Amino acid sequence: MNNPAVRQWVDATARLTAPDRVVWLQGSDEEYRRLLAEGVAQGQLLPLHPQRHPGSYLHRSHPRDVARTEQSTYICTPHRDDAGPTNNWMAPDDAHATLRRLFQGAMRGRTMYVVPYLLGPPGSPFSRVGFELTDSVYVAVNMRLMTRMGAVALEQLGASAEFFKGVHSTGTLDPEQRYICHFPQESAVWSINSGYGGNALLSKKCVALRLAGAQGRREGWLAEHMFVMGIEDPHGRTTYVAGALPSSCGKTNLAMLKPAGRFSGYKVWCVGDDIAWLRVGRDGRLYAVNPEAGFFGVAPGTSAKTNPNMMATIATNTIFTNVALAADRTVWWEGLDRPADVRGMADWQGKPWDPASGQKAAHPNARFTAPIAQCPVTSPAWNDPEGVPISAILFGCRRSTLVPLVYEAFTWRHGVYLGATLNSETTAAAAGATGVVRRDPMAMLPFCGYNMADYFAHWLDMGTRLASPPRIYRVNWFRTDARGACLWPGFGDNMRVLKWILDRCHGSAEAAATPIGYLPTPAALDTEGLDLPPERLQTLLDVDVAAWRDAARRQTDFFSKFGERLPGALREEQQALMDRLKGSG
Ligand code: GTP
Ligand code: SPV
Ligand code: MN
Repeated sequence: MNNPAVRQWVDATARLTAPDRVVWLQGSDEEYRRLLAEGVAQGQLLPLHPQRHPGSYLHRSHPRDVARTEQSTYICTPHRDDAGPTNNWMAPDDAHATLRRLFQGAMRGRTMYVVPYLLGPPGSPFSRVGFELTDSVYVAVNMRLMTRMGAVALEQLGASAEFFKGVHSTGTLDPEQRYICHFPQESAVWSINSGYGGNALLSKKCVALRLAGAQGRREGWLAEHMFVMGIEDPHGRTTYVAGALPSSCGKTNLAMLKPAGRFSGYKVWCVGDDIAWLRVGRDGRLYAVNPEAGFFGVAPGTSAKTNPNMMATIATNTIFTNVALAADRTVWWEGLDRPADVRGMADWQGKPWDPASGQKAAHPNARFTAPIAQCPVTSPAWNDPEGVPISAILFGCRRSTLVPLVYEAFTWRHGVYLGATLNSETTAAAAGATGVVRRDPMAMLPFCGYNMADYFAHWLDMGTRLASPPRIYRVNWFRTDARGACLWPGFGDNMRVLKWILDRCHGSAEAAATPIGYLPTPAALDTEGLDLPPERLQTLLDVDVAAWRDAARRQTDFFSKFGERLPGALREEQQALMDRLKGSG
């Protein structure tokens, strides 16, 4: 390595953390095999059944380290206001002092892996280089699957001193001393005392969303918690759709959906399942790339029925985390097609599993890591340096009540307001209570690296720079009946909703204007072949005016948090909604 800026920073970090050895990773297959063997030797990775899960491993994380911890995640800007009311804030000097103390000698007796990675397609104006220094071999192998790791990154970096810096140590895993501190001014993130997911795979939420988001704001682009998919119609025309849904609310499933039988003439192409970087193209359209190269997907609920493309993706060369393990070294989780082979099954903590205990065998946030290239429907454009042009943006939520299956924003500005007011039930992807409705604007509440009011302003500004902005939709697959069962079949049948959206984009689908936005007329939504009684469809497309009035009023509390910094356009949209609701009955 002859990039002086990288070398200096790695040396300084090694002096502080005192690892026994420093290993620079190149990204070769041979090196990956060596890392896997090291993981096995350390007891971090357990080889799975060689025929039923070729090249695949199980990792069990510490039982108190199973999801992102938002309470230990900080944005460290000189002014508290630049982190804003939705982020934890720490003054950079204080954060550095705390981190110096915790990282001092933290890697003693361990190896520090230097992991160079490229976010985005090689040679693309979208793309950025990052490095993660980590003492976790589990993180190192995950980074190999999740990013374009090694030589390709060094090539893109050349002699430049501009790269994202990530320093990670599993430390003691003490949740009380866990810190994930972001320094947007330094393009740096430091993470200690967690080895799991977004806390530890720093390329993902820390860099590609929080730090890249702050950089994108300065440079005029967006880093979003979005999947990106292409939908090819029977005439061979491909329309690209991006969508933000909060963690564990359906991005991965939608991004590689297998259209329900009736839509067999349509093909879905997956560009990305979790993160999108968006720029205004020369033609005035919005273009997206997926900065990542792999999936870190939710296992429970994944099956040949719900997501056959993912089942094919994870058939080989996959790292499973916190799933259950059958006696024959095959993996299992709740929602898999085949019943649990209970005899000798170990739960996610490795303890004998007793289904009668009522405990789940797999952790609800159990995950798998696999390369996007293994997905049978990976888009031919996923590695295109230009990105793909986006025709529609979805803001989705998990709501058992109120929010219809789908509706369309009147304008870009109204769409930004729909994103900004997104409300969704919390899930197992983050530590804490699940099923609690909270504001999760653009599904970015945990991932926005700067003041969210400025983020809304940035979104509004992007719209003014787009000659043909994408249409914006709100979707909700999770409306339930009185007994808590989903009213909408979801998964492959979400193609029915996408079909309406495509037809809207191409100017041929009917919609009814309601106070909240354009809803599909019942006839415009293709429900042929579904066992969906008309009254259930009516509930799914219902706009309860009284309930929406309450909902609109409740947005005031959320908006007030931002004081004067909130763009006036959002309050105007709120007022316009209240006026429309007043006018309707
Ligand atoms: P993160 O990786 O945390 O960002 O999650 P995600 O948004 O990619 O969610 P994912 O697609 O992994 O789905 C999360 C959970 O919701 C899984 O258990 C899925 O089986 C379930 N799910 C996804 N789509 C649907 C749907 O259309 N209907 C229903 N009922 N459940 C769904
Ligand atoms: C999410 O929580 O949105 C994830 C998983 O995609 S993690 O990498 O832990 O952030
Ligand atoms: Mn996510």
